[in-house]
Amino acid sequence: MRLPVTALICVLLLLPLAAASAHVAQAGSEHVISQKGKKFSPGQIDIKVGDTLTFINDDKRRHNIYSKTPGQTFNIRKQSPGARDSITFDDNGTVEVRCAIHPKMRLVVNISE
Ligand SMILES: [Cu+2]
Repeated sequence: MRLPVTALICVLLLLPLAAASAHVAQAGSEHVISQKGKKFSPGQIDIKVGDTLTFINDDKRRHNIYSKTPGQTFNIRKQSPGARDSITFDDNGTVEVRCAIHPKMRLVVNISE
């Protein structure tokens, strides 16, 4: 009757490993940010490292989304009405997103582990 006990111990030892690898393989979530009336909606969002923001232009004018936050810079450049672009955030921190065409447009992204 020693074999079942050994097998049980093996399973118990391997379980944490399986759980850990499942966590690493988990993909980030996608969040949608609309641009309408020359505003980001929502204007502030809390996400996790590895998550993606998809920016949709719901206006009838062009926008130009960018970030100059050190270490988290990007520039989508001219985005036409109806277009969508995605940015994935791989580091934690607070990123300020702006529009180069409409200086009052502002989005704050809080990224945590
Ligand atoms: Cu704009």
